[in-house]
Amino acid sequence: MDFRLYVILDRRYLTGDPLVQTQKIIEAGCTVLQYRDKLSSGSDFFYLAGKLYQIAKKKNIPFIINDRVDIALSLGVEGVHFGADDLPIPAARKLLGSDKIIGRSVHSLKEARLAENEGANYVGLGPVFPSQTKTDTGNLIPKEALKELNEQLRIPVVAIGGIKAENIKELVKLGIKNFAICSDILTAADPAEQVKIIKEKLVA
Ligand code: 3NM
Repeated sequence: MDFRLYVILDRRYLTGDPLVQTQKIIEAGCTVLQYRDKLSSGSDFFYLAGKLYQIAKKKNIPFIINDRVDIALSLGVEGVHFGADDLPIPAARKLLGSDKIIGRSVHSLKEARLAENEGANYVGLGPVFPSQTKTDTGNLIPKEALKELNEQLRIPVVAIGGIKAENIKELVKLGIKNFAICSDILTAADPAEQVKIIKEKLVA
């Protein structure tokens, strides 16, 4: 699985036609997509996520759903991402089986190791920079800790939180390979162009 450019489709930022926006982001080169929606009803979540999943599937882009195991199972998407206060990984694994990808947000080495030991397939580690998208994440991860953790875990570490075209190089220099980005892409004047700009910066 290629986590290099993990784009989070947060419902609040899908302001135009979400299908067209997503199609363009895929064509520009994202490597994995997550649908995140903390506001919509279950049915709105289900229908929009289902349409976005169909687009991703046609282009072989893995599709992850944030938190809603029920919707993920019903749609048959590739995986689910859990926040720190969501379902524990062993419980989620019981429902999802061994083939699905399970990701977890972590904020320290201790949490990351626990997630790894519990069978997470990757961790989202952040926030690495201040984020307007999620504001209840606690303190920023010191860059040195980010580097160490990235080297110590066996599962992929995806840096998250406030990552932008203008600050990503700082993380690339630390050896970080995987980046989850939401607002810098979705609120850009041209999200597809922003994906391309960011991709060019991923090479050390
Ligand atoms: N989780 P943006 S930061 C969903 O630190 C999420 O766990 C975070 O969006 C964490 O790229 C974050 O707009 C928001 O900052 C990422």
